[in-house]
Amino acid sequence: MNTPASILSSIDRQLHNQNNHPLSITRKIIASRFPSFKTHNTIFPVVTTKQNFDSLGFPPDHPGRSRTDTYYINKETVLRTHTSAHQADVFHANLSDGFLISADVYRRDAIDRSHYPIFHQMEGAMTWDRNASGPFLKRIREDLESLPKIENIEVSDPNPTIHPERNPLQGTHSAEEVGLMAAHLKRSLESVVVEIFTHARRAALTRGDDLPTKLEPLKIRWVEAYFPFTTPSWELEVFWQGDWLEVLGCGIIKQEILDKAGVSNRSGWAFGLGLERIAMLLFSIPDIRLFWSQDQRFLSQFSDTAPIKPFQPFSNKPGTTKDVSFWLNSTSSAAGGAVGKEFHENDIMELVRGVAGDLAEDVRLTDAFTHPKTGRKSLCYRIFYRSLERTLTHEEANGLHEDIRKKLVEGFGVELR
Ligand code: FA5
Ligand code: MG
Repeated sequence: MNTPASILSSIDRQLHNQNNHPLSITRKIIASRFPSFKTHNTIFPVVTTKQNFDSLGFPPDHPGRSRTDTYYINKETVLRTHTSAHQADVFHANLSDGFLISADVYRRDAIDRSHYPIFHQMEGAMTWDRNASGPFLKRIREDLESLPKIENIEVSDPNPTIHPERNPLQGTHSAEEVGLMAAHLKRSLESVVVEIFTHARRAALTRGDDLPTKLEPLKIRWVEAYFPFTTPSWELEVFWQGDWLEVLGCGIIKQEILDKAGVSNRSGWAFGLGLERIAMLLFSIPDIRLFWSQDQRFLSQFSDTAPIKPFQPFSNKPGTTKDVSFWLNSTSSAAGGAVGKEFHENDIMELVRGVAGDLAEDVRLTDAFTHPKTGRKSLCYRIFYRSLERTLTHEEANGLHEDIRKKLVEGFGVELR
């Protein structure tokens, strides 16, 4: 068990199902592009390692399984790290051709304005029954042709090179089948980003008074990716405020996964996207901690029925930066058996979250140094403390920082510098 109480107590928040919350608004906009899909919004987050990793073909030594990255409840039980954990079960139930799973997911990770140990994903999958009446290829082609046409989009790399070592063609699929299913996948997801970014760009424009009558085409590109459970695989990137932004991963489902789920007659595609990442740009939300705010000045700005408008920050309080430097003890291993033998950066992140909670905005390594004679290693972390809702006093920040220093010594046996 390496899951802190603060994480366990957030499980019942279910932000993606809270009315008038930006995550549920984002979820509903995306789901509106998949009207015939069966939706699952309340699947419980405690899953087996079999569901989260084995059912998806993760090798036994995959880093994602590590206790430094994943919250374990016990040896065989984890908080799901992605919504893909439920793919096999939903395929097995075989209730519909298409489904969407929206849920809270959990990862031990860095602290900054775009990372939080709990975030939300939406999984989508579509499969075709090879044995249904009518030729399989013809049915996919008809479904592809019936998808809405995408307008005002510029795809800079619609068919990136796929490397056969990373993303081999599956023996069970013909190249033509893969081509048609991939086209159906890409067109479906392009329609999602056009929908989302049209809202986002209209909202952003309402801030300036110089409203152009026509939006420029949205720029997107497809990039080859790797996932243990799809081949070929892609990521979709959108050009947003001067940069390419990854919004989702996807691919053609490996046939073994469908075979093991008892639906070897089916073939199709799957995707997984991050709801916070999309909601942040849809509403111009600058910090991922805000989604957890219970402050009416935050919550009152979002509505299920009103047009999307950009979030207006209600607090621009200054923060405080404090450094902590220490020598790692040569025997420095995490105490309490809560984490592995090696000191891992995610352990520091969790220690800081445990003490400062949402008052820690950013934690980063600013210096690492190994003493040439003794071989001892020294680290310096810079912590930025700030409340999004009120002014943080110096006494409070000092108190938090002192507590973190003390717990670093107690927990990891470091020597403060
Ligand atoms: C996955 O989690 C795969 N399960 C996605 C998938 C599903 C691939 C089905 C193929 C088929 P990844 O770890 O890249 O992949 O996360 C998917 C998306 O979640 C990312 O594109 C991003 O939008 C979002 N995401 C990932 N990590 C974070 C994070 N720490 N904070 C916010 N969003 C994140
Ligand atoms: Mg990724």
